[in-house]
Amino acid sequence: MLYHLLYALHDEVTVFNVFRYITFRTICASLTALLIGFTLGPWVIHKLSEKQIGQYIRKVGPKRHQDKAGTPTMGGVLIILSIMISTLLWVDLRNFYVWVVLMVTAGYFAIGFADDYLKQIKKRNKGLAARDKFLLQVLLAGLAGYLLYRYPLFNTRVTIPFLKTLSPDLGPGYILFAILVIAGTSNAVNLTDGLDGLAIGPVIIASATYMLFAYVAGHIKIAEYLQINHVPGCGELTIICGAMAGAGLGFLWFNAYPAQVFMGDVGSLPLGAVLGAVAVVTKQEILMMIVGGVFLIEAVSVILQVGYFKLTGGQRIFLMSPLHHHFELKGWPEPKVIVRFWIVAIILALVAVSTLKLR
Ligand code: 57M
Repeated sequence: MLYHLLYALHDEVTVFNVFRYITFRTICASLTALLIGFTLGPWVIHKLSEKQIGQYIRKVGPKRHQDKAGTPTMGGVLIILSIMISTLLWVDLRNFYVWVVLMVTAGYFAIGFADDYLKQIKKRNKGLAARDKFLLQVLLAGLAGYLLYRYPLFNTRVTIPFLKTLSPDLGPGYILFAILVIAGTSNAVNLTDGLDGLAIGPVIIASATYMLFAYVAGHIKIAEYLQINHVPGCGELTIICGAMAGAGLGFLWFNAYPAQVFMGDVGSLPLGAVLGAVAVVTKQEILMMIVGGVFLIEAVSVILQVGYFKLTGGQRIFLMSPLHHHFELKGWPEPKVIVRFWIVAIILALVAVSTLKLR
């Protein structure tokens, strides 16, 4: 909105010409989201505590987690509102891709809110039925995939990292592919959010990485030079990624160990979905497996553990899944697990960025 209001005045006020630049508006969006998170954080934590929206700790987890019982949760409401407000202030509201990503954000926010509301407020331990939750996620991701498939300026080719020539066109199959990426990333982030700052750290790192990918994919000259798919108009998603990085940093201030607040499914589900949606629009979908490698490793550890557990009638590959609990039970202090996962996330992000040149 500010973009439209201020840039329109650039003839009268020359300095307002700066608002045409995506880079400048991305910095504004990051700082706006960070400021909202910083300033409203204490109030939100106070309100969550006042309304006794405290985390119930399931018995299955490491015994140490019982000390976390009652930690205010659903702090994700602040993260997502920071992202939405900041994006609507600084983005070009005429951009089709922005509204597709905002639709996914709002939809997954609603799913997570409903789940947390039932679990934390109605004290129904299970929340939304897993099947209903997954069905809603698939429908939303499918709608986003369908809208992109029908959009004339969007092609359904898939980028294969490191390979310049191979870019298969999935046609209508792209809708299923979009579901896999968006719903898959959303649930992987959800599983990762099991230690203080463990999910939001890699979300910030992935947001900063996709900030770069969105910018280069939306810039015709840079896309040509790097020989990557040019997606006209996707540059505006740089601003959403900037807002997500800023909102994430603001939340991390309070979610850092020992956490004063958890994000809840209302935060983890939409954050993962936004990353998935941005990966799809910028046509760096498969690269999400590298950028979001920590999320992928965590999700795969659960799939392997549950599968092996069922196959062998109760034996385990890991001491406990997701993987972060395995290291906890091996005796690593929680902060050590968290920071080491962040280090892995940074390394994977650097590898992913290198693929822009290594083709
Ligand atoms: C998401 N949620 C955390 C918090 C956060 C199929 C099965 C693998 C599913 C999985 C599961 O339930 N995943 C749900 C993980 C929970 O965090 C809440 O959930 C939100 C994110 N969705 O925002 O509100 C707990 O995580 C801890 N936490 C922190 N700091 C944070 O900043 O310490 C979260 C955020 C919180 C708090 O203790 O209560 C979670 O872990 O549930 N199930 C599991 O992940 C369970 N694993 C398991 O059962 N493994 C089995 C196999 C056979 C399935 C095994 O390996 O033997 C874990 N669940 C719990 N504890 N509660 C085991 C450890």
